[in-house]
Amino acid sequence: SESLAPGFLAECEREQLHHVQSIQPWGCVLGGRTGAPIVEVVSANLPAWTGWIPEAVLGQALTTLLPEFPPQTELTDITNAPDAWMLAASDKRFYPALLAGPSGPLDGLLSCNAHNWLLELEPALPSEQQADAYRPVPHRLYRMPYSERDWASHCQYLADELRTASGFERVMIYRFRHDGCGEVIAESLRDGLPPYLGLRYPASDIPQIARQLYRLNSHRQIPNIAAPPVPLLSLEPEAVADLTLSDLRAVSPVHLEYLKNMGVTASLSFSILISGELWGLIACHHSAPRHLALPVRLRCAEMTQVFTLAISGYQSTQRLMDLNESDQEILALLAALRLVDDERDLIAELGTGRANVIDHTLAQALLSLARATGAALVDASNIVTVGQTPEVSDIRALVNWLHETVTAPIFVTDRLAALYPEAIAFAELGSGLMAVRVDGYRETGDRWFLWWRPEQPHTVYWAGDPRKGALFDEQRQVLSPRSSFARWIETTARQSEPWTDADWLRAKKFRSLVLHDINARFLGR
Ligand code: BLA
Repeated sequence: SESLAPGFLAECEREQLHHVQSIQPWGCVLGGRTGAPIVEVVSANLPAWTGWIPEAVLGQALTTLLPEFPPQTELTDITNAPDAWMLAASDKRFYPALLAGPSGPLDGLLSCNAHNWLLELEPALPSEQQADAYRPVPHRLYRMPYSERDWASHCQYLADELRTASGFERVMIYRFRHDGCGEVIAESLRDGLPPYLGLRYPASDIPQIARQLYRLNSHRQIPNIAAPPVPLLSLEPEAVADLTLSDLRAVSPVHLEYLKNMGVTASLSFSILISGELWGLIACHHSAPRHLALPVRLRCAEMTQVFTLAISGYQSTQRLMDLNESDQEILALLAALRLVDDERDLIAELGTGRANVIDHTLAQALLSLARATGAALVDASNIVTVGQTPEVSDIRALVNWLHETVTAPIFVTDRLAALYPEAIAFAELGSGLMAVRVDGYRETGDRWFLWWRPEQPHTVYWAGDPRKGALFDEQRQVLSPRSSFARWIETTARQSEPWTDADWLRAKKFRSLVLHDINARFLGR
């Protein structure tokens, strides 16, 4: 597996995808410099598609070739608008049946960024397919999911509808996680295909430059991985055309290999943008060549666009519910803590310094507050543990380290071992740590509340999945989903599920309420 060498991955990140000087052969392109109508670049297949000879077209004004089209103003940058992140994709201009080519009408797509304008021509949708392509987006997609179950069925509905609309064999909603790796969260597939649902893939499967291109384009179509690319011909041989906004841009050879290894011949993906960030992709696969005409792609992109509204809505609902829930959790935890402290007077009772099992309610409240699998209450003389935690001696050493190293009252990391090598010993059950220090807790001095989360691969469930057999194909190449997943485990060793802002806020709120409690008791005495 030579291609797993770090040098190879760095190489991937350097590939200037938008500067490739060729296109896929399902259309042709003319281009020029932003602001000027002169055609400075055309694809070599121009004659077959338009009947025009490249030598005759290069150097001509587009306005001479197409007198009615387009207005000069459209050849100026649309991506430099202040709200470009919203507009870039939607501001490509679509001109149905712009031109009659030798083999039928051609649709035009005009795009423009800071460097180049591009006019791409591709076969227009046959009239018998038009009724389908122009059907409105299903109304159900506009319904806002409210509960987790609504959300799951909403995702499934979108995947199913997109599979119908696109005719692809497999449609996946692929969601990026905090560290750039991704997970298939919903899937619709033809009977008999192995599911990829729930699988994770490393961030390196989609390099940053590719992500940037998907941020700026609503979709990416690769109808046939075997189709030979067509070179661009340029007025100035040295000039490099910018294909950032091109639908036809030729595909990176590495990605073609990747698709081949996955058994995919045609792929189509739609970008899901939330607040300008790439939240995920809808990835569609087909084992035979498959090309969708522009209006059909645009309809699918529109369905995806509507789906982003659902995501935003669902996220807001979740945040509100989470806030409300966390208040209740914190109150329950405080009450349980009070009870333990009062009734048994923790300090006196646990004075032996041994770990103790504490009240069940307290234990549950403690773990659920931080969505953790282990927790401990630590003060100068006692350590009380709940769930899966390191050994008491390891906890003591950890707290000493926290005392010396951490000044902030709340400390979170999803890779403790990287900061504190002794944590390697318990990485499996405690790769992630959240620590909250409460100063001057009654007579005992500082008290620490510690929460652990296990190493990530152990919380990802697909091993043991009855469907996995089909995926464990040892004959497959380096970049098959299976080895891709193995690579993901490799890159996330000794890391836990990350702590979110919500986790941190809960800890902060908890801490301030504990402090408030202490003060109230102190004054009450
Ligand atoms: C592009 N990689 C992509 C795309 C996807 C994936 C969806 C967008 C293009 C498309 O729709 O085909 C990855 N596809 C996946 C994943 C699943 C899937 C994870 O279906 C899971 C089910 N790829 C690598 C490595 C490199 C790499 C090591 O694995 C490094 C060079 C590159 N991926 C790569 C490049 C592109 C890409 C360069 C851009 C292709 C392009 O737009 O030209």
